[in-house]
Amino acid sequence: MYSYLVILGIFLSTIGVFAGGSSQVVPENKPFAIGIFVPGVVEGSPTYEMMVGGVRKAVEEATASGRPVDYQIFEAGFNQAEWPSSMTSLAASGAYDLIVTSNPSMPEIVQAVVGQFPNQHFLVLDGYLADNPRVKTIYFNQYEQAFLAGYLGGLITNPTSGLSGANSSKRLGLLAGQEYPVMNDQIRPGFSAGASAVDADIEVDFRVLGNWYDGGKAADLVRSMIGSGADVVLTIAGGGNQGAISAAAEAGTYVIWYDASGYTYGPGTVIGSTLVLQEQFAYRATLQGIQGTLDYGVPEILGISDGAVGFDFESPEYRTFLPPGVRDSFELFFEELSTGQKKFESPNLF
Ligand code: RBF
Repeated sequence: MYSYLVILGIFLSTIGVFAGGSSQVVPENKPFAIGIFVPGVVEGSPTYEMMVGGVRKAVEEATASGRPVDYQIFEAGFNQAEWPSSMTSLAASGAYDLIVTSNPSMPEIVQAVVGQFPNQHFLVLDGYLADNPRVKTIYFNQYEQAFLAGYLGGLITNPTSGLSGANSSKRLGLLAGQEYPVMNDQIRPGFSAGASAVDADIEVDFRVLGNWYDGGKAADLVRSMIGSGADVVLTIAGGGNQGAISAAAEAGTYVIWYDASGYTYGPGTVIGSTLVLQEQFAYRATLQGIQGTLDYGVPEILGISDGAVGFDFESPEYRTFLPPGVRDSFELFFEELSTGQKKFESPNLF
């Protein structure tokens, strides 16, 4: 069996017929129960922190409006071989009206579990699955997010960018927790394409950590990338991201943060933060799940033009540490993308 860390449950009382919608009928005399299945651990992974944050907000809001809701967080840990049986056990318990999870490997696991427990409903963020009437997926266009990161990286690595940590070589780094289809087919090519849109001569040094937690090894890999000329590293490595920051801080080079705002983890080192609005979409979909109006079976893929992929221009570190020339070029690029004046095609995502 698996060992779960049950972090928190909330119990409230009274009302609630939210059996509307086409999707789900939950008896009105018991609280709506949500299980959050975290494939890994919450702390250090922006994507999971946002999932949990969004569900919590939805629970708070439902609660405030008098709808009783319970939720529990299950951290399934880093042994991916255990995830299918852990998820099966969670569904088998029959305790949850909705199981919420996140990452591109979960649709396959969830699909198999629905085969065994056809009444279980799922919300899968950061994953894609069509035509399963028990499963809602919301996916953020990772080619677009990575393209933005690559474009900013391209502006910074330019030897004339005005950043003191930019060296003479036109080279970026990408650190991945592991290789997986979204990394290989969307993030890595999107990052390279974004950099090339600034300057076709820019190269990307791609390294794989092999897990989502080892900060020491992440620091070693980033030191090695810096040694080969990378002055900006995009890090997508969960808990390993902290190691990327320390290596870059030591060397006076830069990190681009991904998924959420990360400037405060390393002011002056974390030089940009691309965003997916996973928290907002988790909130909205969970609330709809509680209210019985979530459109299960209808997958969504959202990007920059939907306001679901973006960049944190607001944090003060952005202005403090990026020279005006870089900011102007990047903001113009982003503006043109947002308004549709400029477009780039994403490859077929799924
Ligand atoms: N991202 C994290 O930040 N932390 C993780 O622990 C994590 N584990 C993952 C496990 C698998 C099997 C896969 C396919 C992806 C994982 N990701 C993780 C990456 C995450 O889903 C997403 O692609 C990135 O956060 C970029 O948006």
